[in-house]
Amino acid sequence: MKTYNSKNIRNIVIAGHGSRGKTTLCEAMLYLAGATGRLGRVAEGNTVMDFDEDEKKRGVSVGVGVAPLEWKDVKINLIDTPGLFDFAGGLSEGMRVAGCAIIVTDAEKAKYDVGAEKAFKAAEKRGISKFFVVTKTDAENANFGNIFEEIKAIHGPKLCPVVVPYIEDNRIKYFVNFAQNKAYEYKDGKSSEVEMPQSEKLDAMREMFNESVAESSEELMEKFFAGEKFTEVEAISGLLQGVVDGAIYPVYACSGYNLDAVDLLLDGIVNLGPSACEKSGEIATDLDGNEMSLPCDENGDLAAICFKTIVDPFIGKMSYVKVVSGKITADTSLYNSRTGEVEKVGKLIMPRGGKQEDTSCITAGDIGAITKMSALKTGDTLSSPKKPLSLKGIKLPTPCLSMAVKARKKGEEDKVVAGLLKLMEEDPSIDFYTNQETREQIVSGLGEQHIDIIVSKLKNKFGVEVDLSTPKVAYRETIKKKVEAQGRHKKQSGGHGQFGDVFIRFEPCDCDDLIFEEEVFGGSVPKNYFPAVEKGLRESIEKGVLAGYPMVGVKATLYDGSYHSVDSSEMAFKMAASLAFKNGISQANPVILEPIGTLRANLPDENMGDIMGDITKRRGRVLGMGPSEEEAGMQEIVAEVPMAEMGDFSIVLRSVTRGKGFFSTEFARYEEAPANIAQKVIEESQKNF
Ligand SMILES: Nc1nc2c(ncn2[C@@H]2O[C@H](COP(=O)(O)OP(=O)(O)OP(=O)(O)O)[C@@H](O)[C@H]2O)c(=O)[nH]1
Ligand SMILES: [Mg+2]
Repeated sequence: MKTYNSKNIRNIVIAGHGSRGKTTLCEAMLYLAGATGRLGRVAEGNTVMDFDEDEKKRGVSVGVGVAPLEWKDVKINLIDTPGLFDFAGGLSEGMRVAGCAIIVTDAEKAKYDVGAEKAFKAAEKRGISKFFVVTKTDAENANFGNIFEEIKAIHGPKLCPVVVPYIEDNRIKYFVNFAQNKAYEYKDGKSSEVEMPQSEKLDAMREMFNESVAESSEELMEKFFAGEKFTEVEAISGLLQGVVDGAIYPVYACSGYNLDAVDLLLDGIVNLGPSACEKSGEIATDLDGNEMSLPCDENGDLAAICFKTIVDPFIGKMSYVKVVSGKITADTSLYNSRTGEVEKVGKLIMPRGGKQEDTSCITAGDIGAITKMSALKTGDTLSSPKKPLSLKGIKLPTPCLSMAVKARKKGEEDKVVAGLLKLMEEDPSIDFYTNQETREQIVSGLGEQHIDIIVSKLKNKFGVEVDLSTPKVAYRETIKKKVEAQGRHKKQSGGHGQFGDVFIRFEPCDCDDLIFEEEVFGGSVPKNYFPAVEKGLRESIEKGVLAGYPMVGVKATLYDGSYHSVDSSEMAFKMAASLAFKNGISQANPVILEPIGTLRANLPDENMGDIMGDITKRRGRVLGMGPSEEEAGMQEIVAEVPMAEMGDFSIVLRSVTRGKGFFSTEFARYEEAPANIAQKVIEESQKNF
């Protein structure tokens, strides 16, 4: 493929609800443009964009797919994103580098779903242009009118129908392109022009279209009022600025599956989609913290953002980048803003889904990939070592569902860790760490399907099978009463014996684990044994007497004891201390403490009642609520919740809010567990002995 100037590049992110036909639409565009020789099908696992093994098997997109095509001398980089919320990391990655979002809805479901809403909000946050595409117009129950009205109800006058179906006898007969003022019939992926059909519905849509064009200039407004028709050039130039500025959202109907009107959408992207250099440029920061605007100029300072990483156990690492300014050429070394290091560039390629084509350079405004830059991660900026710059990174969704992960076969633990670390590089919305207290390895993701894919990739890519379980909760134990206890260790086994005898007062205190003091008078326990007594106690509090959880908040005061001049030893006093601990703690009203977290749940107003009820059911206490700071139009509930009860909160929140809600929990403190919970914890611990 030839090198394109940024003026002739369109970076288009395809986004929307799961299963609405995004990948199929990309496939249709690539096929029509001749970028592929065969029209792939999602169900057959042979599309360009769903190239990952798990995508092929499941028939859903799980990560960003990138492929370029050429249409009327313009290079269109298609960036296909997953619609399932579990793979929302892909949406963030795709949005970061696009200049225009195509929000895909479908005429079959005919609903403005949460996925479309999220895609719209993400595009709005990035300040990029938006198109609405209504695909699946071929489906048996397709209803373009319904979905158009749904979108119109939300986006009202900003909506501009450009390509719409003409319906006769409840069947789509033609597609009308208002921009050209022409109508087409589609058969087997081929179009032929037909006479412009007439209907009231078409007239109403044409009126909307004309109004959008007229609003762009006084001249066109006059023409509109005079009842004159716009030429194609006038229509396009009238709409273009509005689309670039975000004042107009063009609407295109099509069928990705049948290729109906997909050519008109491609024309629309070329004519109305903003080019890679349309906006004033991104803000970059230099090493001194000075900000500057970087115009999309191939002769400017180099700045490129890495927005996707693929780690293949055989091929190695491949990093997808968008060059914001300047150009990347092979055999150079680039500065990484995160590491502060300079690394050599590997091979440069143009990705086409899972396939690649070598290239010698990636220029401003374009997207490509670099191999074998081992330190490069998603979100990093690459720039020239002579002028280090950093761009704004990528805000990825935070993992909210955690599971304990264990190698199925003994001895494969290292393989699990190595595999997960590689997967985390590919997908920064995965978290993986070892909980030191429960000694479990925890993997976190955005939902059950996300975790499912992680397990599947560990097996297929890294050859290791794992089992998942609900993570253990790090309970603690403490005491509530002050007691005094003796610990006497005496053993006579031939030769010289062992003797240690201590009196210790145990009482509750406000401390992380143990405070040790001594009040020994008259040398009843010689000073040199104090450290041994403390050591015995510190070892003992690691396992509480109720369920074996670490103890906290205990003050122990050694106040008396006795010793033997020959038989006493550090070891004997350590033993004596642990005996005093056992005797004393069980009398000191020991209790189980459970971790309490601060929950911040963001959700739509209408779900407040249900979620508050759910939080209460989980023994949570709502502390407050108010407008969400994270997302306009949403509410935020702040509550204190027992962490042990929060395992499936992410699943409930998602289903109640239909995917709109999100939350975070942060450890706050330990609190005494209610008796029934404590009982269960104790019973559970006894099972493990
Ligand atoms: N009838 C009809 N079916 C379609 C059309 N486009 C997609 N489909 C079907 O809808 C299903 C989902 O299509 P995809 O292209 O995978 O949808 P997607 O939006 O990429 O899905 P995710 O990436 O998983 O969010 C598949 O069974 C497709 O065959 C269309 O234009 N017409
Ligand atoms: Mg898809």
